[in-house]
Amino acid sequence: MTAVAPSAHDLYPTRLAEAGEPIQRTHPTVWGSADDGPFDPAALEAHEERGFSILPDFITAEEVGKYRAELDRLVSDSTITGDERVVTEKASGEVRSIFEVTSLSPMIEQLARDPRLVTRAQQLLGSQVYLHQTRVNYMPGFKGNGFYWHSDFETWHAEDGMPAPRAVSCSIALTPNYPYNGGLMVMPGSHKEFIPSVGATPENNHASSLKEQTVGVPSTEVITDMAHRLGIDQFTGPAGSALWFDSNIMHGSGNNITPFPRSNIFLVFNSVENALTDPFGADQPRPEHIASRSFTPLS
Ligand code: 6CS
Ligand code: FE
Repeated sequence: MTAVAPSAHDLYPTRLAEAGEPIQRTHPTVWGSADDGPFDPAALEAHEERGFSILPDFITAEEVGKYRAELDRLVSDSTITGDERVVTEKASGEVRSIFEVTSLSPMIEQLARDPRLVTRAQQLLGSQVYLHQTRVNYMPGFKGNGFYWHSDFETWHAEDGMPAPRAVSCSIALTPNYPYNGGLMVMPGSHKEFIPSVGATPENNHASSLKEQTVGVPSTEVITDMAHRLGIDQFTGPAGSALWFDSNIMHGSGNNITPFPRSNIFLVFNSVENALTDPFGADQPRPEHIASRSFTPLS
């Protein structure tokens, strides 16, 4: 497609013909208050400032065992080989992610509705919430591949039509996250700046972007400047920890050449007041299994 011209109604123009200046975020990160849920005032303030929160012991050791067995079951289920929900590694062909995993696993469907998750998502987003995207990620030892620096919201805005950064992701670790096995790196505070990307979205971009994202990522100059200003933190911790992070935070991961695999359950909650529209920077919206268009609130 031709590059998108910035539109007057679009607060977060991206996939542009030429580089644009970073845009200061006008929307809040935390929309609710301490009275609305389990995060206390200090936790909410920290989340607003840094753009992420780490909750150790978010699920029990017993649950970790149960979900790990479920991930093993899913990855060895031959009936879903070749299914569009299954994303494989470019080089090895191994399963990398399974999208819309709630449709394949009643156990994970139930987890997504668990009050421990829903009440926190509702509190952060200050409204009822629904599931925008769900998936499980497998990062095998030795040959796990990371993701280059990106903001999720940049893609969700451009390709899915998410109007504002009023979504939050919860990543639940099912294996230990060490500093050396491909753990997620985040730039604290980066969620307050929207970095417009350069270049039009190719047709069917999602066919490759979920293996390796090359479109919608910031320039190395921008990454350099942000990293020097904000620093880089890493999500480490035992299995059972949860990372809650804002949709617009700059994050990425390295490859995993250690023998220690890394897997997680990844659930994205969006505010029902931020339902998807037409994409802001692509000709066609991505399929439903990547970006849900059923906006029914979780109760
Ligand atoms: O496409 C998505 O929805 C997610 N995946 C990638 C590689 N980047 C944006 C977002 O995190
Ligand atoms: Fe991401």
